[in-house]
Amino acid sequence: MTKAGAPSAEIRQRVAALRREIEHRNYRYYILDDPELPDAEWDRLMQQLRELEETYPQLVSPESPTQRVGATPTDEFAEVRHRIPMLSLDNAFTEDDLKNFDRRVRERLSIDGDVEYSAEPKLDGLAISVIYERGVLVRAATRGDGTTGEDVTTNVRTIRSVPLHLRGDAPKLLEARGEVFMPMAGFERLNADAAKKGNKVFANPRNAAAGSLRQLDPSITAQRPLDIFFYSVGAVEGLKLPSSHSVTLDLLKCFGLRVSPEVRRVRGASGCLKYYADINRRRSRLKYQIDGVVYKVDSIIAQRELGFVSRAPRWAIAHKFPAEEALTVLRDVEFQVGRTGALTPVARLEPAFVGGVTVSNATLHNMDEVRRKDVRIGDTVVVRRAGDVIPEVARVLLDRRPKDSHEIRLPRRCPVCNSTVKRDAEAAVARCTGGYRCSAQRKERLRHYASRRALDIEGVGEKLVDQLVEAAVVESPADLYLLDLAMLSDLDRMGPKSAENILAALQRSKNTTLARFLFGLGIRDVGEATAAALARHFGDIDSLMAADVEAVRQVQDIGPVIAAHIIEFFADPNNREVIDRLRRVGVHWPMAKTNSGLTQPLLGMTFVLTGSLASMAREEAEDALRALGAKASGSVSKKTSYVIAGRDAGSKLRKAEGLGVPVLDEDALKKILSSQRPP
Ligand code: I6G
Repeated sequence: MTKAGAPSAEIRQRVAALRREIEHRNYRYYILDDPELPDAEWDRLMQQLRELEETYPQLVSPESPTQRVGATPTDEFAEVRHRIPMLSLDNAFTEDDLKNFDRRVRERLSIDGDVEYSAEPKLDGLAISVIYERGVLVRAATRGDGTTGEDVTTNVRTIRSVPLHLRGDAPKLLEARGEVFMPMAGFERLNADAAKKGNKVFANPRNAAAGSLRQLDPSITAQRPLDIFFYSVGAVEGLKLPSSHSVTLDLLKCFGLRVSPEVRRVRGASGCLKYYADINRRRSRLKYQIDGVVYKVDSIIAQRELGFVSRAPRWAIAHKFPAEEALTVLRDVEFQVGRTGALTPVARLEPAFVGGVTVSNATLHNMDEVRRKDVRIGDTVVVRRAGDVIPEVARVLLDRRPKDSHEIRLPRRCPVCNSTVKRDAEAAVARCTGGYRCSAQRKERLRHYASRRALDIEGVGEKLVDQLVEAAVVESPADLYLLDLAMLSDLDRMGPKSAENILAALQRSKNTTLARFLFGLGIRDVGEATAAALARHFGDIDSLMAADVEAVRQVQDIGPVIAAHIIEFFADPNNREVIDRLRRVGVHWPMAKTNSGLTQPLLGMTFVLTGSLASMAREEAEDALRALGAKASGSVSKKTSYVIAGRDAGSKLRKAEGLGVPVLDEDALKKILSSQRPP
């Protein structure tokens, strides 16, 4: 676009309106987490503004949303002295520490009853201060030593959830303090990208956030997925602050500053502990890493009365989660055999206390990971346990490697059945070739066959399968149906009632669907969706077993690799025999309608189910939709045909609304299923 002369009043108004509109959209998107418009519409508004600013450069101003990445790289960061020191928090590591904190608060305030606290997660990020003068962002600084930090204004301006302009009636001066962090998904993407390019990867999201914020070139920071939650106010002028901390946070939200949606008011130490337990339980499902919970006395008058001790307030405490990483020594490595024969190297460790439990085993994933991390037996390693995830060896401390450390070698023969181990040329995974002959594979296949999403045989879990295989009563899934009361009652810790329940569950499982049965067979890479697609396409198992690679490749979303696995599975006489026997003992399913048959009315459509349904389980609804030819997906995108929103639908519903994907309720779903017609 060419440069023009002086902008008319109309152009000026259009530019101002576009900026207001974009800021409003940003507020809805980042602060309310409730975008009204599809992303493409936001892009269009930004593009219009950019074009006008290019044509009329005299209209460009630093607080325009186009100017987030305006500055050129610097050589170093200037020092910034904080008007009010940025303090640190005392820590509580145990329940008793927290109870003592609460007792001290009550004693100092001479309160008999419960103290009200404001509680929120403690993000594992980087504390910063952001100053707004008359509503305009003028300075952002790191905490530094608490008295002096580094000026990171140009970098913080690139964080989209930090408004360049406050909303509403902004005061003369407002210093908001908060934590900059990198959400897990962004961190993983960043590291995957870095690894692909052969660049250094970050050890954790905290380091990635700190490294990104301390980039001398703001255009690099702008590409990093940083985010922020504000949690307190520093200096203020021209504003009377509320008398409670929680209302102060509400005020920050009104100014358009992002505050954690997890902030809650709780009563007394018991309220704090309940909050802690709840966040800890949901921790692995949060989109960002946290290392504890912060409680603050909610009343500002009480905060003033309590004051400070050395560099920390007496009115707040960080209740830390047990460390998720610990140092220990790798004593040995054993190889575990999975359902499809995959050999997983498992580290046997000197026991270490990690994330609140003692860990002596951790996964090393596969041999490529062993090489990439350069792990050897005898090494001092960092073991990591995040949430419910299996502990893993995260990295090695190479400077502590002992002289007698030795290499981890992939065994040539299966450690369980002595069959040969094969490693595909291109894959990281090595496999035992023993199939059902390998007791480890037998156990895993049996567990999978009985699992909830497969044949759903209640009571046939890990322990029972171990007992049955070790007693040599059960080898293949078909043997499960030959069990009787006497055999089951003979097992250790098995009462007659449990044995009866298991027999009843086995009986019930005989009446299944072809999709569940195919999934339950445990064919390599055949998950639920592929099993459903196979069932839909072939309609019965005999046609599938007779199919060649080309025929299997005709199935929706099946590529050459999965097709080869399917053919290989059905070519194995052992597997054919198992299927035969299962049918002979009475496992059956209704004939599925094939793609060539009449009813595939939802073919080509993708549904996403979110929230809970009153009349059926989500998997049941997904199965039913698949049976009509639809795909059931877990995430919403522009390609989603419909989102079915049940009770308490959350972010998926909002995303659908943002993308303009049609949303249906449970009644509409029932109508589709009963009428077998698209909506
Ligand atoms: O480092 C901190 C993390 C989180 C904090 C903090 C916080 O509140 C959620 N609050 C204060 C008052 C301080 N540091 C000093």
